[in-house]
Amino acid sequence: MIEFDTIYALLQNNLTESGFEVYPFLISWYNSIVDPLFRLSTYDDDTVAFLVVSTPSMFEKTFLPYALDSSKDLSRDPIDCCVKEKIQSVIENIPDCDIDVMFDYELWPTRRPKIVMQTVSHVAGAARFYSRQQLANDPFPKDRNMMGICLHPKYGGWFALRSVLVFKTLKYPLLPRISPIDVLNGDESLVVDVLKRFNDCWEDNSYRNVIPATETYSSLQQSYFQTKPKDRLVWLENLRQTYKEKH
Ligand code: B12
Repeated sequence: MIEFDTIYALLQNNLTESGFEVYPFLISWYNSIVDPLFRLSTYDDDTVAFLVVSTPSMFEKTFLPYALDSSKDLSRDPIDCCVKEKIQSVIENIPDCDIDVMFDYELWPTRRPKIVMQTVSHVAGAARFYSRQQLANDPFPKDRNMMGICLHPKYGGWFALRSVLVFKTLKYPLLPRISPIDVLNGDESLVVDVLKRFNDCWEDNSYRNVIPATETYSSLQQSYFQTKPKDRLVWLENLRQTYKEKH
């Protein structure tokens, strides 16, 4: 059986150049903090999984070539389909491994997510999760549902948590655990501020800029995400047309 180091290197080699990042974690780290309803209870505690994060350049490096390929059907969420195709092509090249793949958008019929990606991000050391539960003085109304938010040390809020790959037979109880960087330096007023921005005005993207980012979404990418999902097919068809005229 191939070892942890080989698998980690394979994933990084195949995904980093496409604008993704990969973070290993143990199932027990996740299972020990989520509500029993969300536990991944079919795996042993020491099972290794990897979180796949998309960085700003994924759009140009992976999504645009996919969207401009006229053989691709863009009628179902093209970003999700593109990420799925990329990840499947990467794991096909990993021999002799039994892998379960989960995506951020996968929900059970009850609407409960199959996996809580923000908790994964925190335990894997990728982007720290900030939530009202950690506040000593919580200023928000008790009955209000405030979503928590992850902030990445390099990209602030300009990234997405895409997928988790569980290597069912790979066990590594001594996997070193990296704690997620606290980019807000323990300042509670900054946590309150980003929670307000994420919950009250996420459309203005200001929650993404609460810390300086080394790279943000390009204006083309922002224009795509600002387009309503139902209008994105037309947006992409226009892009294909412009591209054809130029080449
Ligand atoms: C459902 C969902 C929504 C729903 C929200 C419903 C709601 N208000 O709850 C809707 C459709 C409205 C939505 C909208 C958006 N979403 Co959304 N959404 C999700 C989704 C699919 C599941 C979230 C969820 O239900 N989690 C379950 C709840 C129970 O989790 P929780 O509250 O965090 O509780 C857990 C923790 O507290 C943990 N826990 C307990 N103790 C401890 C201790 C520690 C230390 C830790 C770390 C954890 C922990 O245990 C609990 C679970 O038992 C995730 C993707 C995913 N699969 O996770 C994206 C996700 C959260 N969304 C995301 C985003 C960006 C958005 C939008 C901005 C739109 C967009 N896609 O661009 C908007 C913002 C809306 C807003 N602010 O109001 C991102 C957030 C990225 C980030 N930086 O954090 C995610 C992760 C998707 C992604 N691919 O990256 N979303």
